[in-house]
Amino acid sequence: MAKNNYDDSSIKILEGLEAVRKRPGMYIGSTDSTGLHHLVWEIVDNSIDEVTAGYGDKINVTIKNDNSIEVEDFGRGMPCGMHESGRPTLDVILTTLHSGGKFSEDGGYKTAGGLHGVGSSVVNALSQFLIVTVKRDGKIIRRKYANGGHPDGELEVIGETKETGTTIWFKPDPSIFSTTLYQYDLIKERLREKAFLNKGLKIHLVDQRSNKKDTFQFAEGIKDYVSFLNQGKTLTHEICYFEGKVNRIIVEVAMQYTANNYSENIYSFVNNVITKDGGTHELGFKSALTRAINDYARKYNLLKEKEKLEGVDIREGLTAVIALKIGENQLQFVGQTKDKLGSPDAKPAVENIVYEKFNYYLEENREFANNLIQKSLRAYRAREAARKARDDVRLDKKKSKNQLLNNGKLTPAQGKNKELNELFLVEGDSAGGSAKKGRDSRFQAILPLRGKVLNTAKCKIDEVLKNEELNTIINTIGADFGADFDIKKCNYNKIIIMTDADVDGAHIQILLLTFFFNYMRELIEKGMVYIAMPPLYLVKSKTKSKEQKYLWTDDELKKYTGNNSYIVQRYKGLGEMDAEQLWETTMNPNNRMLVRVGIEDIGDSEQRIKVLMGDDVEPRRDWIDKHVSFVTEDNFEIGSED
Ligand code: 28G
Repeated sequence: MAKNNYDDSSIKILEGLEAVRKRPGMYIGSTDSTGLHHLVWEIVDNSIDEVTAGYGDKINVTIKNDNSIEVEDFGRGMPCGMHESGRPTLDVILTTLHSGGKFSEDGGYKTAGGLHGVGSSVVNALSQFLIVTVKRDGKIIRRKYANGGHPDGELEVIGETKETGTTIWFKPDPSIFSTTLYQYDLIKERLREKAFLNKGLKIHLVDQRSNKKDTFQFAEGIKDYVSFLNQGKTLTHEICYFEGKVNRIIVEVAMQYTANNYSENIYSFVNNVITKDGGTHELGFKSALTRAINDYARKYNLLKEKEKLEGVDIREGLTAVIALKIGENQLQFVGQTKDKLGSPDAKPAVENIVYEKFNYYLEENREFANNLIQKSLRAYRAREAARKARDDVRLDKKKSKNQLLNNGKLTPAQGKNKELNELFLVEGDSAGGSAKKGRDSRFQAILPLRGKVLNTAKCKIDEVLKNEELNTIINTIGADFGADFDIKKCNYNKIIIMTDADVDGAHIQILLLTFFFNYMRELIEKGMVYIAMPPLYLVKSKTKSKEQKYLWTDDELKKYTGNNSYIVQRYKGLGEMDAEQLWETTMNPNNRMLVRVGIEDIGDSEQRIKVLMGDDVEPRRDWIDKHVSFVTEDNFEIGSED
């Protein structure tokens, strides 16, 4: 009788696991690299839950040679007795969907787990094999599963021990995943994040394929996280750390301002999982900060009567980590994913704690408070100045068209067809002169650039607008800039940067691309920005005086000249070509070589553009090589592999 029940339930269980194998996306999001890594997050989260419950303080993660994964914790060990269903409890945990339940049994918080909060049974269902080893009650007990969670052999006692804990070793099923290659850096970053979020937790990662190793343990938790995020930045004060519990919600906040830096970096987490789109907890944080600073500034007469500091001004240069623990019954997200917290209780919880404690901090650190308010006031005034500068640009727009012509900078195209017209941004007046003479005036316009282009990665918008060179470019293109950029108003179909093929030229290219990237990004996204490629060589035959050829690369030169003797002229700059030559080689659509600038991954590039747009040309060049894809007019890829 009992046996029969057992069989019935095992059939049901296998049906459950089969459902996971049929539609893995429903349980782990996808079957690509993200889904593959999701299996690791699931198992690691279970170990973290055990540590959070107070059992064990260390987790070992090993990537094995065959891309299988082993996770070991030193908790109580999964229960190994018989379940009331008549089957081993291990089987219940590892083969029944959602067997774990959403709460930990002591009423504490179970981490929200991965994408869908599924557990080790899902990992088992999607694995070629999974072997669980439990140390408990003096014994070492092992249970094997194969081919998607089918028990393989019997539950065995394989030794004795005084330790306790659970080890899970699994290998993802290659028939399920489009890739089974584990990425060390991805796992490393995720485990580091978990270590930051769980103060004291020690995580040891080993990659047997490469012998890479990392150990993460942070005694100060999210305070250490903020230090890590602010590495290399100029610090002006110690990290502020606030914690508290309001209405059953546990709140932790660490924050620190940095100097010479205008960006705002706020990272928020709920139950150890990042909420990348923020939500109610972030709103509570921001509102507390704004209120505390304004109250303080008002109290000490640091503001004019009508002045009020706004959140964006107060948060310039701020790095903050907000971490909440919320029980299942109060947990709510906005939309389908868990990227944005919706729990209404989270806002007042964070707001109360941060307001009260930050107020106190400001009173205790008056110098810091005054500096912060002065800094915020500067930000506020810069924003006002930018708004004014913007308005001026707008008022000037009509005037500026004439001005452009009058100040003689722009040589416009005669035709008015925006779909055909090309704008050449030319390095230097002399090359500009040749370009003016050599161009096809029907559709080509020339704008010579004098002097250095401003590095827009390092200054604020009002400085950008004060810069004459960039102002002229904005007016010439005629489509406004920044949030107001309107590609429909763009006067040109192609914007072509034409510089010497030397380091200074590369520098100018990069500064212009940085400007377009930051203020007219759509031009780059739509593939309307190009770099002109003047030839590097002119080769003339020694015998036939009429025979000559322009060449662009060293390879071409080798092939063309072979062993014969030629006169080779190497062009160092545009200035060495006369108007005729410049047209023939670099501007004539029938002969020229243009390279189209595209951005592969805008989100990532933005970060990098900020990081790398320092003073050195070389790293910038490397960055451009790596992240900007160069495609010629005919979409023939010539640059960057990556
Ligand atoms: C190594 C990789 C992943 C785990 C435990 C420990 C217990 C447990 C896990 O219980 C829930 C409990 C009994 C039904 C709990 C042990 C209480 C007492 C545990 C892990 C619900 C399962 N003794 N460690 N599960 N049961 N580590 N690491 O999975 O009542 S899972």
